[in-house]
Amino acid sequence: MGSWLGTVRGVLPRRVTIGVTGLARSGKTALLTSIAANLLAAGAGLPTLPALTVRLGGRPLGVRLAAAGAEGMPRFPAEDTLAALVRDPPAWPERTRNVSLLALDLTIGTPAPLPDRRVRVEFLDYPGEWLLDLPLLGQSFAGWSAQVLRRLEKLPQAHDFLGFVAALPAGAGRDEALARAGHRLYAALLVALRAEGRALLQPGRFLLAPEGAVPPWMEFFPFPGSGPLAGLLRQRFAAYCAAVRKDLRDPAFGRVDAVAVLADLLGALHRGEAAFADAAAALGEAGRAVRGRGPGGMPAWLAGLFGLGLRRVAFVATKADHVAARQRGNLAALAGSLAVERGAPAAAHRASFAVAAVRCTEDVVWTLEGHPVSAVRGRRRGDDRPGRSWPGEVPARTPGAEFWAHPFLDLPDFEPLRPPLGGRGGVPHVALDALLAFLLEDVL
Ligand SMILES: Nc1nc2c(ncn2[C@@H]2O[C@H](COP(=O)(O)OP(=O)(O)O)[C@@H](O)[C@H]2O)c(=O)[nH]1
Ligand SMILES: [Mg+2]
Repeated sequence: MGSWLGTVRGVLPRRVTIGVTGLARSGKTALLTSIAANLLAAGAGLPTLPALTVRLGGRPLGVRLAAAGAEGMPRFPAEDTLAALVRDPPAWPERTRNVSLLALDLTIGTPAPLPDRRVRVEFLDYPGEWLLDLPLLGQSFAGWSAQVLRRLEKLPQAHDFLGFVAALPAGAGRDEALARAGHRLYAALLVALRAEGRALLQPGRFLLAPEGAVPPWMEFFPFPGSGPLAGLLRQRFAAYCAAVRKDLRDPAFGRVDAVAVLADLLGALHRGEAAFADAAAALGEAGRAVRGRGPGGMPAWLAGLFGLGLRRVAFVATKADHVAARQRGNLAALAGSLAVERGAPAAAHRASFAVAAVRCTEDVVWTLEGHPVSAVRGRRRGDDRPGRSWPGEVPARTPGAEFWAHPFLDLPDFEPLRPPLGGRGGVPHVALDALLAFLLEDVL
């Protein structure tokens, strides 16, 4: 077992913080809900997390939700999100917007005369959109603008916004109404692109604004000019970056020991080549952000978010219950190969997983034109009976043209399987135990 950075050998950590990040709808809320329910059930002696049980090797485990005390970080509403899953019919937990923390107190039995070990394990729900803001910190307004405008040129959806920018003279005046109009067009474009499954969208806080009234410095957009309007937008870009840096100084981020980067890769495969390329790029940005080296050698303190002390990075393809067990190895390999291709950290312990935090399906074998096919069976929301689904073969690495010639089939909106014992028996999952065993390895 490795000792943690900053701890004397043999002295085990008292507190471990694990960042859970990914774009909206990548499955963060589902994952935290399942972690809470399954760890609590494991603490009650139920066999919900076999890989952890193996790691514990017979030592008893106690788990309870930690008291919030007077901390500044909002708590993840684990009881409410689990309540949704045990409703009849089961429902998905509602969206959460801001950073929140799931804190659990673990007690790990130790043979006498040593005292039992107590560890506080914290999971930090961190929006991936905000992670995509980290690369901005290493860029100038002019450099960022040029990069974004180049990327937009190829997109027909960007026509209106690009037309607006093109119509502005390079030396346009310092006009707040113009800045606002441009910002609105640009923000609307980001929302439209996201609706089409695009992922690499910056600034991230335009898509997921922090709570409260929108400050004036949010109102900027990429602009190549050099006159007074460009000056105003540059100042606002700088203020935005300063706000991002200020967020990063939250003490919770400084002590992140491990990170799980979540991505809905099956959804990206379904949406097609462009959406997939974008998801891969976003995963790469996230990987670089947690490594602490952005494009252009971002200094490590900027990535203080998940910087110093970060020992473990897991790349997690979520919603893996859409495909049968035989495809999940490829799905995990795909997440891993994307992370490597895009330059994710090599120094930290790194692994990739295909996980379903909240399992909706069972594996079945289905005979298709005389051949057995591994498929899954689940109940689509609103249907009264379960049906079979077979989305297609999952590639183990970035697929080539031949893959995109045949569409990756639809991913039904499944209803979660009913959690046993009204939630006290954990939440059915796929490979959550392997992910937890990796993230918590230094604790167990
Ligand atoms: N089949 C399946 N769907 C999932 C799973 N996890 C999440 N989803 C779906 O993805 C949606 C978004 O998940 P959520 O956890 O809210 O994502 P977040 O925005 O990252 O917090 C859910 O409402 C479900 O429809 C899973 O393990 N299996
Ligand atoms: Mg959420």
